[in-house]
Amino acid sequence: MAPEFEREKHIAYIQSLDTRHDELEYWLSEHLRLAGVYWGVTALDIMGAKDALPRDEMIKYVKSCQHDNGGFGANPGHDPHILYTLYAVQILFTQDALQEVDANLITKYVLSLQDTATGAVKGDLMGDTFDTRFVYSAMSCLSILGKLSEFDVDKSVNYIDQCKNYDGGYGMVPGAESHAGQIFTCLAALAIANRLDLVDRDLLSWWLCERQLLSGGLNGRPEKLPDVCYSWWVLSSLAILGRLDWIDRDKLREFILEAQDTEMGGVADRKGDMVDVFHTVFGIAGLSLLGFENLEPVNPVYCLRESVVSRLPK
Ligand code: 3PZ
Ligand code: ZN
Repeated sequence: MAPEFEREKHIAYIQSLDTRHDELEYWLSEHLRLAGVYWGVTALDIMGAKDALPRDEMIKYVKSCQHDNGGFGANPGHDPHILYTLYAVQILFTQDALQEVDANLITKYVLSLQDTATGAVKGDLMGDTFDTRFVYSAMSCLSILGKLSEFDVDKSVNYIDQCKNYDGGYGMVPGAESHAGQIFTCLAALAIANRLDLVDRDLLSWWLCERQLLSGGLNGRPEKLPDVCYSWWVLSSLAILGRLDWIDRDKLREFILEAQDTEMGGVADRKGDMVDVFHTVFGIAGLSLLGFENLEPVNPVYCLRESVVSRLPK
C-alpha cells in the first residue's frame, strides 16, 4: 500500500529551507537560490498554501536579483541568465506582483538572447551555448509579460522543428538525442506558439508512455533509472498532447508517494534518497496532473497553478 501524502510535512519542509542559514546545504545551493524560491512557492501554491512563505520579503528578494540590463541572476550579484529571469517572472506572476518590475526592460534582455538568423536562444549574453530549454524560457517569460509579439516566434518555432528526431522526440540542439526534459520544453514552447500541429503526436506519445517502468516510475531516456522529476517532464508532455491516460496513474502515484520523507517532509528522486525542493515540486506537480491528493490543478505548459495562468494577458 502506498504511504499517505504528507501535505503538512511538505509545507514545513519548504518553510524550513529558508531558515537553515547555518547549514552547509544552504550555502551549497546559493547558486540556485532564486530557482529554489520558484520551486518552493510553486509547490506550496499547488498545495493551496502559498502564504506559508512571506510575500513581501520574497518580492523584495526577487527584485534584488535583477541587473541593470533587465536580466536576473540566481542570487544578488550573480550573473544574469535566462533561466533565472524566467524564475523571477514566474514568482512575481504567482504573487501578482509583476507591476513592481519594468516589463519592457526584462523584454529587452530576453530579446537580446535570440539569434535572429536561426531562432535559437542562448542562456546569457556571455555564453554561446544554445539549448531548446532557453527557447522555452524566453517564450514563457515573454508570454507572461504580454510581450510575445515582440519576439520572432516563427523563427524559433522553425528552430524547435529542426530539433525534432526520427522517434518523434526533441533534443537540446538539432541532431541531439531525445530527452524527456527537452521534449517538455519544446512541446510547451510549441503550445505557447499555438503550433502543436508540427508534433508527431502518436509517435511521441508512444515514446513518452514507454518511459514508465515496472516500478511505476518514469525515466527520461531509454535505459535510465526512474526519477520523480520525470513524473513532471513526461506527464506534462502527455498532458499537453491530451494523452495522460496512456500511463498507469495508480502505479506512478505510488512511486511518487514512496519517494517522500515521511518524517521531515519533501520528496526525493526515488525511494530512500535524500529529498530536495526540486523533486518536491515536480513530484507534487505530477500528483496534481494525475488528479490525486486534492491538489490545486497545475498548468502543464507553465508549471504554475491554473488559477495563476488564467490571469495571463490575452
Ligand atoms: C537538480 N539542476 O543543474 S542543477 C536540480 N538536478 O541546478 C536541483 N534529477 O546536485 C536540485 N538529477 C536537485 N534542489 C537536482 C536542478 C539540474 C537537475 C539534477 C538532477 C535531477 C536527477 C541528477 C538541471 C531545470 C533546471 C535545472 C535542471 C533541470 C531542470 C545538483 C545537481 C544539479 C543541479 C543542482 C543540484 C545533485 C535541487
Ligand atoms: Zn530528478
